[in-house]
Amino acid sequence: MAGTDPREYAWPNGFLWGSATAAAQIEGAAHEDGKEDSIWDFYARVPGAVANGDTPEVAVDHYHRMPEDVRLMERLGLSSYRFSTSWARVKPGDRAVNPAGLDFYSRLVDELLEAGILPWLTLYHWDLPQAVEERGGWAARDTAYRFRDYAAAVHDALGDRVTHWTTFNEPLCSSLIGYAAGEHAPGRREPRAALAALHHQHLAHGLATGLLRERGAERIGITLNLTNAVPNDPADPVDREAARRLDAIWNRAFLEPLLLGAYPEDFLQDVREHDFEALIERGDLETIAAPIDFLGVNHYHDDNVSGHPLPPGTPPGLRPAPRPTGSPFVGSEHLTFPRRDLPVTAMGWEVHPDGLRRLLVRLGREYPTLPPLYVTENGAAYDDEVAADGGVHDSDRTAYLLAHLGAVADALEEGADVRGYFVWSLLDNFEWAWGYGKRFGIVRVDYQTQLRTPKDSALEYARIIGRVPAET
Ligand code: GBH
Repeated sequence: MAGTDPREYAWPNGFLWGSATAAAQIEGAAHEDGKEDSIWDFYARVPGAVANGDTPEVAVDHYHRMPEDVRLMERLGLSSYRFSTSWARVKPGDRAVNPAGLDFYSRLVDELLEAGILPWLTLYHWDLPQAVEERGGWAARDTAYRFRDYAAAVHDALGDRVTHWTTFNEPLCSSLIGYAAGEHAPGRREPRAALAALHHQHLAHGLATGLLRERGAERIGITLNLTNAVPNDPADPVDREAARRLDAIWNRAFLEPLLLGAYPEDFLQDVREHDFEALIERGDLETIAAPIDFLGVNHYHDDNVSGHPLPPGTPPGLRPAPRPTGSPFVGSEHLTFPRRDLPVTAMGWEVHPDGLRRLLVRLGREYPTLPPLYVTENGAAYDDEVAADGGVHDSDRTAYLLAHLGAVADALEEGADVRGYFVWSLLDNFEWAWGYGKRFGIVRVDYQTQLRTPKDSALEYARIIGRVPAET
C-alpha cells in the first residue's frame, strides 16, 4: 500500500483518461423525438419512489446541450467518454427503430470523434423501456432476445464508428436492487424475479456479445460493480460467513458465469430455496461465457459486512437508502454493514482508496483468464457550493480522486492490467433513487440555469491528463 502520487506517476502511454455518464441521468428530453417512458421515467412518477419527487424528465438537458458538453470534455483533455444509449429512445415501446433517437447518438459519436475523444458506448445502464417491463421486464426470458434486437439496431447505426462496446452496466443493480430491494426501478420486491433478472441479463449480455462479435466489433466487454467483502470481525465465523455470502452474490455470481461459464456452487446453495437453477436452459452458460475483450470495474467503496444485526440505535451502516427498502441480498437477507472508523462521502460510503488497489490486484490473481481491466466508474458525492469567487472548491472530491488514482497506480505497480480510468461523473446528474440531491460531477450543474462550472476536481484531473503523453 504505497499511496502513489498520481501527479508524479509515470502513467503508461495510451492509458485511457475518461469520464462517465448514463443516458437516464443526464439526457432529459424524456418524451421528445419519439422517446417513450423508460422504467425510470415511469417509476419516478410513483409518489415517494425518488427523493424530493425528482424525475429524469429534464435532467441536465444533455440531449440539447450535447455539443457544449463535448467541448467541455475537450477542454478537460479527456481521451475517452463513457456514455449509454437509451433503449426507449432507440426502440420506443420496443417496436420499430426510431431514427430520430438514433440520430442523437450518431451526432454525439461524430462530435466525439471530431474532438479526438474515443466513444465508449454502454448499451444498458438501467433504463428498460416501460413497455418491455409491462411484458415481464427482466424477469421474462424473452427480454434477453429483445435486448439483442436493440443491440443490433444500435450497431446498425453506429457500428461504422464505435469500436468499444459495453453490454451492461452493473447488472447486479438492475436485477437485485430493481427487482428484490425495490430501491431502483421497477421497484419490485420479488426475490425470484430478481434472480431471473440476473440470469436473463447475463443471457442478454452473451447474446449481444455474440451478435457484436459476428459483426466484427473491435472491443466488447461488460461493466460490473465489484467490491471487497470485508468481514467486520475477521475472528468471528459469523462475519466471515457473511463476507463469503456477500462475495458470492455481489462479485462471483457475475464474474464466474462470464469468465468460467458456471455459477459458483456456494451461490447456488445460498439461493436454493428460489429454485434458481430451473431458470437456466441448456446452452445458456456457453452463450454467457462468450469471450470478452475487457472487463469494466466500477468501484466506490469496500463493504464491511457482518452476519449480526446492527445494535439498536446505531446509524444505518454503509447502505443508507432514501427510504426503507427490501434487501438486495437474495438468500442472505440478514447481512448488515457496520460502519468502520473511516471518513464517508455524502452517500455515507466509506473512503478507503487502498480498497481499489486491492480489488484490481486480486481480480488478476483469482481469475487467470481475466481480460484487461478498465476502471469504468469511481468517484464521490459531496455537497459542494459555488464560492464567492465563482469557483467550486471541492477539496474533498479532489482528495478522493487523487487518492483513488494513486491506488490505480499502486495496482499497476503490482502488475494489475489496468488500461484506463473513467471518473464518475462528468456532470452532476440524476442520482437514481436519490434524485438531484447527491452531486457526483467534476463539473457542477446549476439545475435552474443548466450552467456548467468545472469544479476544482475537474481542473486537477485535467492537469493530470495534460502531463500524460497521449497515445501515439
Ligand atoms: C453506480 O452504481 C452507477 O453505475 C451510477 O449510475 C451511479 O450514479 C453511481 O454508481 C453513483 O451511485 O442495495 O445496499 O447495495 C454504484 C453502485 C451499488 C450504488 C449499490 C447503490 C445500493 C445500495 N451502487 N448501491 S445496496
